[in-house]
Amino acid sequence: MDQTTSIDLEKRFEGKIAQELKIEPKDWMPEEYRRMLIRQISQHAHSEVIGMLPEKNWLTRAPTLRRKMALLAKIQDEAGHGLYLYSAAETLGVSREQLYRDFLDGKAKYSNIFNYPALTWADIGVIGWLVDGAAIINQVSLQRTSYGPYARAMVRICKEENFHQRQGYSICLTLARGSKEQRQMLQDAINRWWWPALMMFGPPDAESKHSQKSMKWKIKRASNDTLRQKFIDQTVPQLEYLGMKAPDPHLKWNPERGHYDYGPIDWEEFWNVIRGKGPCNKERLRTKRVAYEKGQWVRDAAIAYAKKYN
Ligand code: BYC
Repeated sequence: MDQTTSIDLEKRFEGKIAQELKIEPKDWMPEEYRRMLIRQISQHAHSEVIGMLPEKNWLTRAPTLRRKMALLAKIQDEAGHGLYLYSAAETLGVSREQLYRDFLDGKAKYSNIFNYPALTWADIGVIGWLVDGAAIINQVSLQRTSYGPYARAMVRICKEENFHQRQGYSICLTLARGSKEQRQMLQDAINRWWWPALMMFGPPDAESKHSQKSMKWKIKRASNDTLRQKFIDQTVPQLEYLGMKAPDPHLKWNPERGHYDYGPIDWEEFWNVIRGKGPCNKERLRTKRVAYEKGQWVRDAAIAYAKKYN
């Protein structure tokens, strides 16, 4: 390809981005744009599928049939989100097998949040409320991401995440209106999940190595700190309605900024967790590897069936 053509292609690509048009799989795109998308979409997909594990532990111990059905449906939705996202990543020319292999080998990242244990039933409420709540804030902005298949996957995922957050908040409300022990259990879960949930938005803007490029190409539509602040501003009134407290003595409404101020986040903990040293990293990956091996016969059977009848 001569120099002029490649400049034209780049101009056309930049023009589409400027006009808020979607980039589609067959469109020309810079190699770095493609790589950034594969990285982000696959990390997102891995997060969805590993996100099933902390909640799975509580399926057999859900306090009522209604709660159990809702939790089962939520976990099933997360698997579906993983599938939409792996499909979106595949449109960029990478195979699902390769992505999944990198995940199981511990080469790919997934969200920090899923490396913490779910110790009580209150954790299930708090995961739905805070973790899905944080995910929604991030994903609503990603509905406007510049890559078409990712943006369309986000629209559907956000609709389902809203139910997830409500089921979580509903559990929290029940506990908040319950006995002293139930309120304590809820407060304890909030204390443990609050800071990791704030970390989900990624490192502070000044330390976010991908943000500048990602925002220029409209892969990300809002910065890590902007979304984190939005989440805090939205969540504090919900916390107050529950009659609970955040484990942050600095959390305070700032009328001048029109936002809540919050205390320092322990970024050392964040980097440790995403580098594999969180409380559950090893266990989570081990569980996924075993499930993958045990599921081999299902994949073999599906392929044999497809070969015979397609
Ligand atoms: N956890 O330059 P930065 C869900 C990594 S919700 C782990 O700011 P970027 C669910 C980052 O990958 C969760 N790693 O990166 C909810 C990079 O490392 P690499 C999933 C993180 O991409 C409920 C380095 O730190 N949601 O699935 O511009 C139930 C520097 O960061 C994290 C998504 O994935 C983190 N929290 O911004 C079930 C949303 N944050 O790649 C499931 C899509 C940063 O250079 N992703 N890192 O080795 C995004 O919006 C962006 O990728 C992020 C990070 C805001 C997360």
